Amino acid sequence: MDINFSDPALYNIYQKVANRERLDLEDGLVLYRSDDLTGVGRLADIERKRRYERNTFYVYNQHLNYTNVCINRCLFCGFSRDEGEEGAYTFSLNDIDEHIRSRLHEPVREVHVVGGLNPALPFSYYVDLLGLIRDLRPDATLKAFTAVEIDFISRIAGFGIKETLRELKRAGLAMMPGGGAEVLNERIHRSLYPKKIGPERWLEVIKAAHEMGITTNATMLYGHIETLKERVMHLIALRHLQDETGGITAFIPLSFHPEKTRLSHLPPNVGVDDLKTVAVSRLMLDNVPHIKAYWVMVTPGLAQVAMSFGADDLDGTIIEEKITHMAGAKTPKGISCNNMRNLILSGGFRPVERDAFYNCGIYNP
Ligand code: V47
Ligand code: SF4
Repeated sequence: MDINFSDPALYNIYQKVANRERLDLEDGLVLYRSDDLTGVGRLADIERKRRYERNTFYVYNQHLNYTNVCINRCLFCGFSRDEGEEGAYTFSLNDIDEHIRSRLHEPVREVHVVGGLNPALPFSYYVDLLGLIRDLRPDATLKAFTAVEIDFISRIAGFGIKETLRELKRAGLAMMPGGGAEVLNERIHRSLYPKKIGPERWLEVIKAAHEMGITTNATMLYGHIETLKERVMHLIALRHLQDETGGITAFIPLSFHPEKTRLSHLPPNVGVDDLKTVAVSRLMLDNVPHIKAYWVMVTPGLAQVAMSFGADDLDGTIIEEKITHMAGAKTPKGISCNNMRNLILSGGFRPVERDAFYNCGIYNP
């Protein structure tokens, strides 16, 4: 045995990782409960280096949150507003045109579009929004609308999920972000986001997208009322879906920010939990290619450390992040390409610029 752990329970998991055996629920809990943080990190690092050696990916991207008006009003959300409430906004197509044009001089490779569920917007708004961005930025991938939005847009359109996706794909939708999954668990759904689609529907919409050739990401919002078992069960549910479809490109653990939300009485997440969640995700999701450390939520400093805990992607340069900042995040709203590269390099890894589909060659001569 060429590896030492202070927690003897980790040796058994090491054997499985070395033999490329799938980890089960109990293994996930052993990892989470272990007091050997660096041991857990080293296990995830084996898996990460096996796939990508010292490469860490990032994308030059732009976020567009087209409206914060939302009928769901999830308890953990600091971004959403009721129509007419102070701070509520909805971008017109002209506003979106201006937003995109204002960055046309930058080499944006991916536009990430997410918003609230605003019943005042007709189906044509979503189609026109995609067409507008695609025409202005033909060289960028349009990663738009979570499964929650797709379900809502389909109800606005009066179409089924696949028909809705077909129309949106025709208008420019190339990929879907992974938001809205929260924790795939009925108890948590009922307590924190009862108006949002539940776990079964989220999985159904994502599966439909995969079946139509639209790849997606997947997320988990952790650090509120969920148990460790519920987190690991969430990862297993995603792994199961991925076994069926293979359509998940990246998993992003989202660290809950309670400050300006209706759950502000809850304590903020601690770094150890953020790092363990990245590591457990890497180890449990053996069939998901990429694990992102989302610096907006965990800070750039911790994202840098997370590269040694299983993360192979630091997401993007991001311009104008709103969802986490309206919940009280103190991180910057964007980061320059140079700062991103330095963050990766000084963490001991090799920065590799990618596009939304992890094509890298043309950006890294
Ligand atoms: O679905 C909402 C979460 C998500 C809070 O796919 C919060 O590449 C923390 O999904 N504290 C949106 N999180 C963000 C998202 C995402 C981000 C980056 C990359 C990708 C991708 C997807 O943010 C929501 C919700 O789960 N969220 N409120 C909060 N207070
Ligand atoms: Fe609406 Fe999404 Fe916020 Fe829930 S998390 S209230 S669905 S914007």
